[in-house]
Amino acid sequence: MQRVLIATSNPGKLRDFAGAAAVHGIEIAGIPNFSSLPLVVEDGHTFEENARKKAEEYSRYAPGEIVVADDSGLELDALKGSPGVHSARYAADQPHLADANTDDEANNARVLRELKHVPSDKRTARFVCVLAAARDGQTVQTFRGVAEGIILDTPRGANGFGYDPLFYFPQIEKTFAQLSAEEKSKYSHRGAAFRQFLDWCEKQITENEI
Ligand code: ITT
Repeated sequence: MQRVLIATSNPGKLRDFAGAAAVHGIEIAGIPNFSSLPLVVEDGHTFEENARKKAEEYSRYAPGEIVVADDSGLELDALKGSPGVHSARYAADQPHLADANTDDEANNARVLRELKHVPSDKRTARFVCVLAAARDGQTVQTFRGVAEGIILDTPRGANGFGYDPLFYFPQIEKTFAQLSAEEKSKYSHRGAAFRQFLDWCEKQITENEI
């Protein structure tokens, strides 16, 4: 496999996938005419439900091909796992009812507001990424990656997207926004899920399944 088709409207995710794929000499491509396709409504209660839904619906536009989509987000322990599946809309008044993403800056500002009085030892959090691979409208496999970190009280770094500037990864003493896409892929939830996907692909190829 030399090329993986990714279904996402988020350029930050595409950069992450490209960074993860580069390490393996694989190319990432978007679905042709992705921006003109109808948006998939992300109304699932879990990352897995939403990832499957996106991969299945978008795979219908690339017949016979494996299409990958991810649903991902930030879980804050002090907020019992919020914003979770609503991470992309966290700045909305009612994130679970919002029908459009809110911008990264506003989402980050809300996280800082919610954690204002939370001491540093209670600011633990994790990024979760569930990646679904589908073909012709059916999920063939899902993969889950997690990255554990701490939420800072001021943003740090200019790379990445979403909550990266607030997400401090103790192992390397940096936020994800202080890393290149290739470096981030070594530690990130998306990188972990993508590596599992590549291992699965290799196994399928050996067994002549794809
Ligand atoms: P697609 O559904 O089109 O892929 P999206 O941005 O709407 O794009 P999600 O519904 O999966 O994607 O929302 C994920 C949100 O979680 C994303 O917008 C960020 O706010 C946050 N997030 C996920 N992974 C992240 C990462 O690696 N770094 C920073 N924030 C991340």
